[in-house]
Amino acid sequence: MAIQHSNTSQTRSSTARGRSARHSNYVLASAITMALAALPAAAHGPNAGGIQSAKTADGNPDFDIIHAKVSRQDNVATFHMGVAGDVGNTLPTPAGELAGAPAYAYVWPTSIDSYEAGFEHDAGILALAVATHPDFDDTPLFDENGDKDTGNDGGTWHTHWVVLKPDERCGEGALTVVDIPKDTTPRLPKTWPGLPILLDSPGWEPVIAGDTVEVKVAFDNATALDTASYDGVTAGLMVNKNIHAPLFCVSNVLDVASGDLSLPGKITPPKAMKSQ
Ligand SMILES: [Ca+2]
Ligand SMILES: [Ca+2]
Ligand SMILES: [Ca+2]
Repeated sequence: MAIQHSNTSQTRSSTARGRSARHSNYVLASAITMALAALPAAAHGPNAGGIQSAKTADGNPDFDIIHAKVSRQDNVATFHMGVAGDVGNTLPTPAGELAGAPAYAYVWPTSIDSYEAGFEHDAGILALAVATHPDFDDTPLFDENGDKDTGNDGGTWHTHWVVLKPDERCGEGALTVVDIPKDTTPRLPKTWPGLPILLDSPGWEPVIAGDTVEVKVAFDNATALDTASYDGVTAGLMVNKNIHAPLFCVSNVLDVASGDLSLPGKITPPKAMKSQ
């Protein structure tokens, strides 16, 4: 009896294990199915909305935009970009000096009034940029590479506000970071790094994770974002070889999320508060 009981028990146990295993398999399969269904969004979160961009056959995948999005929660906007390759994986070759120094940047041009980032009203196209340029440091208040020197971080990806305008001297249809004419004192952000261009080094830290980059930016007047639109751009920039105006041209547009810089993205408003 004991053996029979034991066998029965074992059989029951085996059956239970079989059911359990089948259940586990079912749960696992369901989870995989759900994960696969969510994959395109999860791979380039935060998910819904934003501008979707086609993967291009040629060009550097590290600058091939797949998705760009700007959303807002309270007074913080999250700037997100996903690429086909790896964000930050391709670095410029140093020029060895400021003249002709190259930069690469992941850029979100916006329709936000430049005033909201500390510049004059309507000074040009206000754009957030995550950039690197190994030949010079323009973040005098920050030590992005963590070596206790605030003057040597140009080669570490960091964040700027830039104000852009078309300037034919940079090339046909090309943009430049707007120059500050000599003997003028326009309104500037308090973290302006001292270069004679409409550039800010606000210290918002880019979070780079494989194929995505995100920057969280706090605003004084976040409601100004809710009527704003945006685009996503990857680009090479170059300091003027004679270090004269235009000082910092957008020399090489690598990809534009919308394809035509029409700023079709609308900044996602905050999620509704849950009612108590
Ligand atoms: Ca693309
Ligand atoms: Ca620095
Ligand atoms: Ca440093």
